[in-house]
Amino acid sequence: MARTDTTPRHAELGLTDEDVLGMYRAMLLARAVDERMWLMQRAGKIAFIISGQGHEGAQVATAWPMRPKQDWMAPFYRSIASAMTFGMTAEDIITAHLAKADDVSSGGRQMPGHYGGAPYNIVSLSSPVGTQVLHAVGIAMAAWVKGDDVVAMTQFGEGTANQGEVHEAMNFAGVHRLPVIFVCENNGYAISVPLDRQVAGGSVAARGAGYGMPGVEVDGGDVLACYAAAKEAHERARRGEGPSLIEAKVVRLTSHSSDDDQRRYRDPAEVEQLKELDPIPRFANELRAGGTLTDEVEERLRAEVKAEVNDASKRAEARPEPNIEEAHERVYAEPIPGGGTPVPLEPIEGGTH
Ligand SMILES: Cc1ncc(C[n+]2csc(CCOP(=O)(O)OP(=O)(O)O)c2C)c(N)n1
Ligand SMILES: [Mg+2]
Repeated sequence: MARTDTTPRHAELGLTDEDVLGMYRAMLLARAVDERMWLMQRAGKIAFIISGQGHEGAQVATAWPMRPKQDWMAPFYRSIASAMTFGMTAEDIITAHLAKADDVSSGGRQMPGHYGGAPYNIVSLSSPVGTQVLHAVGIAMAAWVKGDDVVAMTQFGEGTANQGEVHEAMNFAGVHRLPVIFVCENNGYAISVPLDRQVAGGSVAARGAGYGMPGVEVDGGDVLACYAAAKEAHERARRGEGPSLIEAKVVRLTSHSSDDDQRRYRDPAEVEQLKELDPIPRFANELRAGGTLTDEVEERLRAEVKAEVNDASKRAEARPEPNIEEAHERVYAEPIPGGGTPVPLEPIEGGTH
């Protein structure tokens, strides 16, 4: 579309007002589910929480060009907004965190934050960081062999970018020009370890050149910039031109997890400043400046999201608990020799994860 002074930025990218309000709503919903689950964790209903707060702009925007139920996603533990943009519902997410019997991710067997769901083409992740990057490349390889029109996307942190399997995965994808999009969500920390102690040279995107693919750095709080990068990567993959690497500079608004306290290693002034970088008000301000978001629409969206999270929590909590006799099923291919019936664990006094 030809640019005029009044053309909103999103229209130049082929997005309608409805699209960008949908993106904004998806960010609000992911944040509201995340916040609700912190409350449930503090109330003792959820064992552990690892948050996507601060990553939502990059996640919604990079997942937006992906085609649900056709493309595939291999996420990481902060991918709440990516997983929801790609099809998971608020109820699915809360049900999984409550480890209920009919949880779509694992039937109550996975750790919280391990997003997944067969109906959504979202592969459940393994806890060792970086393993999901290999899974995405494998999916892309399978699609290429079968001649299927499939793009695989995977997300990971900048600390994880230094794991051996991430280098192997990107190199292999580059050599074979596989249809895969690597999204590195760089929040500047790997738990308590800052960027300059993990990433030699300071840039993950720059590594793309070494793997034979474009490496683009984007401001992860700039939703439309992230969308543009992902859309280009998706089209490139579909044209058979191979993989892309996107490094989205995001902020981690919470501690690493519910078992961490970032005040132990982050300056209070730095933590305070994070609020200004929150992608939700940033995107709202942009949409307001262009006249797409009004007070009335904002109020409606927030009311809808609140009702959706309340309903989802109620329905998830009412779901049945898993049956202890079935705990080993669908974990191993074969029954565990002598495995017998699992013994229920007693809570450990003062224990943590
Ligand atoms: C192979 C492996 N090593 C260590 C851990 C423990 N661990 C979990 S998350 C994490 C930090 C990863 O940081 P980053 O990749 O930057 O992601 P972020 O949590 O900042 O989003 C570590 C070290 C793990 N899960 N797997
Ligand atoms: Mg990090």
